[in-house]
Amino acid sequence: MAYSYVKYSVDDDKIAIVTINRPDAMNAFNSDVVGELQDCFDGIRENDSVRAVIVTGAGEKAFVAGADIKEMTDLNSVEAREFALRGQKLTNSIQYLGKPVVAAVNGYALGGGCELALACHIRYASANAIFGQPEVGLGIIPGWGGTQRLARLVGPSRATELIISGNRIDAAAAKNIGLVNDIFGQDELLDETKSFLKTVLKQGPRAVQLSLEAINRGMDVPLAEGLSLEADLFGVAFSTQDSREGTQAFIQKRKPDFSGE
Ligand code: DAK
Repeated sequence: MAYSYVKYSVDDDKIAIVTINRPDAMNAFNSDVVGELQDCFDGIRENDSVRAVIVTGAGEKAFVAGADIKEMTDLNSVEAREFALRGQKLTNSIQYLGKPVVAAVNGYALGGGCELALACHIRYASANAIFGQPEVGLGIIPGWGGTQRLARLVGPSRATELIISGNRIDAAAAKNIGLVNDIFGQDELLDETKSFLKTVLKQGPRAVQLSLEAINRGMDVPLAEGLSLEADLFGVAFSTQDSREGTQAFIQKRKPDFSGE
């Protein structure tokens, strides 16, 4: 996969690193970046040699500084709706990928950049990271899930505070409200993120996948329905080869050798 604005690599641990690479524009999303990211995630979904994904930005200043404001000003209403739908398709592809996706937020995560991070399952940040939804200052509102995913993650009150003020918050404040899980030095961010994912990859692959499905689908439905979904997926987990291997390995006092079946 060779792209103009996305760098893509897979390491020996089957962890893909997707880097938005447009540093002269703070990695802002133009339509080419969105198209390349969509293609990249479509490929990852089908690629069994990728088991987890890290999303980050090129350079040390920006994760993604939002949609490309210069490109955006030329959109008419029909094109704007189309752009919103493309962004929502991309963020849904990430959230429902079926493999763990961690955002390594290495600088500004504003507007669509914050929304990209919100679509990932976990967010780690460098100490210089800055988060915000500045759309109202441009006379628009978040359109890639910001009003929905931010409110679900940090609660409607904190989300409203951020969205209607356009205020930016630093990594420490973002951690304080649960927007990021942890903060690392810029130099350690990728290694720490990989180290977390290596722990995840030692677990039963089907169980990790079913956990993601239970959490992600469960967040969209009332509690009773979510609990019913959990029971169903708990049943599915017991039909897997991984569950037999995991329990047998415990009894036999050895490390499990999961097949992912
Ligand atoms: N778009 C285009 N260019 C950008 C950009 C952006 N979002 N952010 C930065 N750049 C460019 C700057 O114009 C500058 O380019 P040159 O002037 O050198 O050509 C270069 O990147 C370096 O930026 P600065 O000189 O401004 O660097 P500073 O360190 O001084 O400031 C900054 C960094 C990130 C604080 C600042 O650049 C900034 O405030 N950027 C804009 C942040 C922002 O407001 N982003 C947009 C949020 S709104 C939609 C759905 C969703 C969305 C849109 C539509 N549909 C429904 C249609 C999403 C909207 C958003 O994301």
